[in-house]
Amino acid sequence: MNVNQVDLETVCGVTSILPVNTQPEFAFAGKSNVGKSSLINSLMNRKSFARTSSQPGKTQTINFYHINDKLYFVDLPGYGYAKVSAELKAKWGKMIEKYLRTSTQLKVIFLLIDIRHEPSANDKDMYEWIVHNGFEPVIIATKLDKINRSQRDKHIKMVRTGLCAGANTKIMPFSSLSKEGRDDIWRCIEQYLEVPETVSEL
Ligand SMILES: Nc1nc2c(ncn2[C@@H]2O[C@H](COP(=O)(O)OP(=O)(O)OP(=O)(O)O)[C@@H](O)[C@H]2O)c(=O)[nH]1
Ligand SMILES: [Mg+2]
Repeated sequence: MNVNQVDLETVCGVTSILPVNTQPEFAFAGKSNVGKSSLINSLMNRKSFARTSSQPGKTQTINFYHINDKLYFVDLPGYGYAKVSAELKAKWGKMIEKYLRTSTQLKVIFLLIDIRHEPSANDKDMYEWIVHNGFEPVIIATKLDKINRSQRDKHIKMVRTGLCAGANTKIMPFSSLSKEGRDDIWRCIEQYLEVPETVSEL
């Protein structure tokens, strides 16, 4: 998709009321620093529209990016960020869960996992939550540029095994540096935008 319009339409903190959108939403979940905001920038073809940082805990609100007046990317705060109070962490967790549970437009929850590391207990919990709540999980293995090409298959297998994901679970490798994998992720998103053909009356 050619992205020609991007608006940060809604920003939700822990006390905000979540928006009721009427167009498809695609959410990006994963631990802090895994590359959610960087991926969103790559998909939007913007360098730093979504704010990123080498320090974990950059995104602290749920940010709704309206793309081409057609769909939304939902940038979520990361989990597992140690430097905020347990109370705030719990509030974020509740806010994220409330959004994921109540959105009527959410088509896919992309779960981002750093391709270099074994999924954590939090990653596994998130994966299970996604499946348990009736979503088809799509994994994005980030920071692909950080491993050798010869190590790719091994690391993708490690991610799959670590999440106890079945062979049918899609795992898409991606690098926000080289943009490798970007087109595959867009294709995946576009599949969920396609309107089913109406059966013509005979
Ligand atoms: N080498 C490399 N670095 C990346 C990649 N994606 C993200 N980064 C870096 O990782 C750091 C974190 O990226 P963010 O996009 O801010 O991560 P996030 O998941 O949004 O983090 P929170 O908002 O804290 O939850 C930044 O320094 C990025 O430049 C990638 O594919 N390759
Ligand atoms: Mg972020």
